[in-house]
Amino acid sequence: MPKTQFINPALLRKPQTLELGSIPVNVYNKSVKNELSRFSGEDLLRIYRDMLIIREFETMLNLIKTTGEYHGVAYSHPGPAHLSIGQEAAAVGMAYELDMDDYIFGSHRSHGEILAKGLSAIQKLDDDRLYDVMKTFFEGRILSIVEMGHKGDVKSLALKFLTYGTLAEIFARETGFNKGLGGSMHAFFTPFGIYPNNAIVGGSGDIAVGAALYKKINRKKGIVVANIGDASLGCGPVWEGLTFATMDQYRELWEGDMNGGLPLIFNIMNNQYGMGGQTCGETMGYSIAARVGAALNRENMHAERVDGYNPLAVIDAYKRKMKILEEKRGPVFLDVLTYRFSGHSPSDSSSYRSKEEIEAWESVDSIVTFGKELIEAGVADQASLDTIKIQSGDLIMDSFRLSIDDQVSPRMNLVSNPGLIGEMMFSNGSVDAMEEGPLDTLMTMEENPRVMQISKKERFAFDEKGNPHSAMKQYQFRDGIFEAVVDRFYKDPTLVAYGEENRDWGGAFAVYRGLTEALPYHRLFNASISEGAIVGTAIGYGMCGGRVIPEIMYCDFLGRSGDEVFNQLPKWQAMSGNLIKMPVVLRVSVGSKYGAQHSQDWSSLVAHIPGIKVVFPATPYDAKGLMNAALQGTDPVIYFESQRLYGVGEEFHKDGVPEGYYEIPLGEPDVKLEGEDLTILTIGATLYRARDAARLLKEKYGLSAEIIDARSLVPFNYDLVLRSLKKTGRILLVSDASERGSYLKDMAQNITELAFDDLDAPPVVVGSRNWIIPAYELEDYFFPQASWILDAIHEKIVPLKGHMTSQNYTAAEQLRRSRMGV
Ligand SMILES: Cc1ncc(C[n+]2csc(CCOP(=O)(O)OP(=O)(O)O)c2C)c(N)n1
Ligand SMILES: [Mg+2]
Repeated sequence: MPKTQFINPALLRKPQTLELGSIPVNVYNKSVKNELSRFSGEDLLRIYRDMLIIREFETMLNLIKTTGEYHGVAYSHPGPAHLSIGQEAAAVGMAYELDMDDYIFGSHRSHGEILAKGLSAIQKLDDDRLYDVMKTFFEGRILSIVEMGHKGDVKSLALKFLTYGTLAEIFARETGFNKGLGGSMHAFFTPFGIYPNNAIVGGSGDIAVGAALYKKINRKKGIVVANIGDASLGCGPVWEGLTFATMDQYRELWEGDMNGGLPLIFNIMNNQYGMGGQTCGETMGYSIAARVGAALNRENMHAERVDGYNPLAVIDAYKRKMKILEEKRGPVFLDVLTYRFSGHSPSDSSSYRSKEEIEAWESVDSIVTFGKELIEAGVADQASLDTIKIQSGDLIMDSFRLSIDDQVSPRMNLVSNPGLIGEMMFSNGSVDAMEEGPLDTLMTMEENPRVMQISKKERFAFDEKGNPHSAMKQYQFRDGIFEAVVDRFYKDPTLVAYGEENRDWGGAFAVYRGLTEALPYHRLFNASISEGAIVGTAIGYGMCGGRVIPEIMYCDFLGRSGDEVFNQLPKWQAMSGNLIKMPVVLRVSVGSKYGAQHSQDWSSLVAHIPGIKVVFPATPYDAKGLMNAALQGTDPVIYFESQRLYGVGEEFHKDGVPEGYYEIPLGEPDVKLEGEDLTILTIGATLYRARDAARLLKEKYGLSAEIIDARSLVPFNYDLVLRSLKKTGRILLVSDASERGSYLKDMAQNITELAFDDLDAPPVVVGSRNWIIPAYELEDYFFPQASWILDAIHEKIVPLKGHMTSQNYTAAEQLRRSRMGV
C-alpha cells in the first residue's frame, strides 16, 4: 500500500517558532556513598577492577611501544596502538548495564571498550555458558592456551581468555580473537556482543545503525551501541548514520510490533581531541557534542552529556536511556565527556596541548577518584584496592607472556599454507535463508499483481517465426531481477531491501513494482538519500546475520558510499577470521543519457577491490539466475544492471527464462554466439553492440565471431575463453567502462599470459573514452559502438578488406592519447 501522509500547506505555511528543548549536561551529582543502595560493594569493586584492568592493559602497550618492554620483558610491536588511558570510566560505565545480547561497535581506540564489554559479559554469564563460549570458540584453541596451568574459577579463567584473546589479536597472532587478521584497530569478539571496531574514523557510525535495524526487524533481544569519537561527528558516515537512524518512518509508517524507534545509542567517546585537533573551539562548532542531537529529530535524540570521568554517571545514564530504547523511543545520543592522558598513539608528543591541561585531568583521574570514594564510603580500604591492582597487573602480565610466546601463540603460517588468507576472503555459503522464522508478507506470492502479470508474459523475446513480441507482452530484464528478489522474500525471513525510491515509486526503474503491495515497511523501505548509510547499514545488517539488498540508484553515486564499498563491505569476512558473513547483494544501476555524473560504468573500480564478488548480467535469463545465486550466497556481491537493458527480452536462451528457480553460478561466462574466427568477450550491455558487430563481420567480411558474455567479473573462470581461443586465436574485449586501468585490461593481460601460444594477435581492448560522459546526443562518441569493434579489429587484429574506420585505433593515436592522459 502506498503511504497516505498528507502534506498540508495550511499547516506548513503557518508562522511559528521552533523550540528545540533543553539538553541536560553533567546533571548526575552523586558519589559512591549516595549510591550504596543501588550498587553492592562487590559491584563497586568490580567497576574499580575493570577500570584498572583496562588501565594496566593500555599501560603495558604504551610501555612496549615507547620502551620496548613491560616489566623487564622485551617485545617489539610494530603495529598500531591507539590507547585510551584516561578513558576507562567512560568505557566501563558504557558496558556495565549491557549483556551479551547488546552489541557494541567501536573505533581505532577501542581496546578499553572491548575489555569493558567483555568483563561485563563475563560477569553476567553463568559459569556453564561462559565455559561453553570459550570451549566452542575456534574449537577451543584460545581456551586450551589460557587453561594451561590455570588455577582458579571459570570467571578468572575467562578474564585471562578475554585479555589474552584481545592481546594476541593486537599482536597479529593466529590465536587472537580474529586469528590476527583484525589487529588492534579491528579486534572484536561477537560471543560477548563485541562487534567490529573500525580503523576508519566514524566507520561504525552507519554500520551500527544496520545492526540496530537487524535487531529490530528480526525481533532480536538487545540494543546496539555505536562507540565513536567526538571528531568523527565531522564524518559523512556518522552524519548519514544519524539521519538514517532517526527517519520518521520507524514511528510513522512501520506497523504493529515494528512501530517504534531503533534500539541504538550513539555513544560519543568525547575525549576532546581528534588526533591533535580540538573538537571544541577548533575543528567542530558544536561546543558541546550533545547539541548535535537537536538537529536530528523532535526529541533531540534524547541527547545528554554525561561526565565520563565518573563511571556511576555513565551507568546512571545508560539505565535511563535503555528504558527509552525499551519503550521504542530511540535512538539516543550520548555525549560522554572524557579525556585521554595518552597520546593519540604512543609516538605522539602531545605538542598540541599543554602539560598543565594533561595534569589537570590527571588530578581528577577517574580511577584515583573512584578509589578514594570507595574508601570514603567504607566499601574498601587501601590494602584491598592495592590487592586489586596487583591482581590486575598479574592478569595482564600472564596474558602478555602467553601472547608473545611464538610457540604458544604462532602467527598464521603463510609459508606452509600460502593460500590461507585467500581462502578466507569469501565464505562461499549456499543457504536458502539466513535464519528460519515467520515470513512477514502481506499476501501470498501467487496473489501478487506483478507476479500474475509476469505469468502472462512471453519468456522468450521472439515468436516461432522469429519476430519479436511486443514490449508489453515480453518478459523483461527487470522482471528477471524481480522474480529472483520476490522469491527470496518468501524464502528468507531476514531479507530486507532498501534504497532510494524503493517502495511506492516501485524502484527508480520499476524493478520493484509490485513489491510495495506484498511487503510491510520493515522489509522494503525508502532510505534517506544517504548512499553511504544505505551500504553501511546493510553491512551492519549483514554481519549480524541478516540478508539484505541495498540499492544505489546510479552507479555514479557509488562514490558517495566509497568507504563502505572500499573498506567495509569487502573486508570484514576475512578481518574477522571468518567469524562473520556478509550476505549483502548491492544492486547498482548503470545509467546512460544523463551525462557525466549519471552514466558512468564503475564495474572496473569495484572489481579491483579484493573481497567483493562482481556480476554484470546482460540478459533476463542471466539476470534472474545470477540474482538467485547472489541471494543464495553468503558473500558481498555487487550486482550491476544497465539502464539500457531493463526493457529487453531474452534473446539468447532459446527456451526463454524458466518460471521456476535456477541459479547461474557466479564466475561463469557464457557463449552467446558461436563462431570460428574471432572471440569477442563482452561485459554488460556491450553484448548487444558486439552482436551487431558480429553481424557486420559476417555480412561484410565473412568472419564468424564467437561472443562470450563475461556475466561475472569476480570471480571469473577463464576456461571458456581459453577454449574459445584455441579455436579462434584472436580476441577483442569490450565494455562500457572507461578504458584506462579497466578490468578488461586486466583480463587482456591474463589472457596474454594464459593463451600466448594460441594467440595470433594480442588481445585488444575496446572501452569507453577516458573523458567525461557527454550528453545523450553525443554518447555514441564516448561508449564503444559496433563500428568501433570493427575498427579495432581492422587496425589491430586482422585487416578487414575495404574497411573504412570511423575511429582511430592506430598505435600512434594510442600513444598520443596516453601522452595527453585521455
Ligand atoms: C577516515 C579517516 N580519516 C582520518 C584518519 C586518521 N585518524 C585516526 S584517529 C583520528 C582522530 C579521530 O578522532 P576521534 O573520532 O575524536 O577519536 P579519538 O582518536 O579521539 O578516540 C584521525 C584523524 C582515519 N583513521 N580515518
Ligand atoms: Mg576524540
